[in-house]
Amino acid sequence: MSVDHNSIANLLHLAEVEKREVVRVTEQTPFDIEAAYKIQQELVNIKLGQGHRIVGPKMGLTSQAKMKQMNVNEPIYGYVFDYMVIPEGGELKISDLIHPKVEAEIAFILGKDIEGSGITGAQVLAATEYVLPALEIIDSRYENFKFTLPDVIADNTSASRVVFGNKLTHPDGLDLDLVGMTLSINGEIKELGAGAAVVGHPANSVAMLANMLARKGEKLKAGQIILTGGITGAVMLSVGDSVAGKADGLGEVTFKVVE
Ligand code: OOG
Ligand code: MG
Repeated sequence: MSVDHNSIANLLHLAEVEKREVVRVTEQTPFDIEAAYKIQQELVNIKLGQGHRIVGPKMGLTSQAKMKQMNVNEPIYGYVFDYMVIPEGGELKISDLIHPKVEAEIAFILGKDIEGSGITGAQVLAATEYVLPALEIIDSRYENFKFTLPDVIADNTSASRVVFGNKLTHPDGLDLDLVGMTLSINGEIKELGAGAAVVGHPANSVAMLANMLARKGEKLKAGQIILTGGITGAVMLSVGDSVAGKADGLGEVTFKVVE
């Protein structure tokens, strides 16, 4: 069966704009991972066409905790757009979203472009200008957050909102694999982990991303903010939640959930 990339991208775009969950698309129209990235590209093009800009790419499902939670087994990538960024300490308007969850991540800012293939974590670290803590708010457009790998790729890897910490740290002298990170809601630790949860080291996640992007002739660009994937599982959000992500040596990142 031929897959209409554009109509699936439109359906997922509308689901996001209208804040309504949809039946996972592969239930009706099965497609593979390659087709899923084509649909994602259409979705990205729709957003670019509306004047939104890409802040940077994101990796997803890079930790065992996440793969187990979502019942899938391979890292994926998507894109974070400017309209998704909430300032540090700011408010997440829950009525803008479907059924958001939050996860704690480490983000990278490159000082130099990185072009795959065959990129290693060491090469990424050498090209990294800063690392910073981040809280990603994911909001799958699918019913009950249930999807297969092609579904979630098509849905821009559930990207919805993100809060970046204000403190930028040069990675020299940091063992990012050993950096501990906690995710607290209303002062109570809900999830915790270490950088090593992310494919052994968060820089390996960026290297994988460079290698995956190389397959479609794209590269990682200096100045982009890159999410390396949840260190922990994701936690459901409710109105009134005060959320904090703290990473050892990197500082903290917070936001509040409002109606
Ligand atoms: C997919 C997005 C995964 C991560 O950091 O692992 C992701 C999902 O869990 O809905 O962003
Ligand atoms: Mg994430």
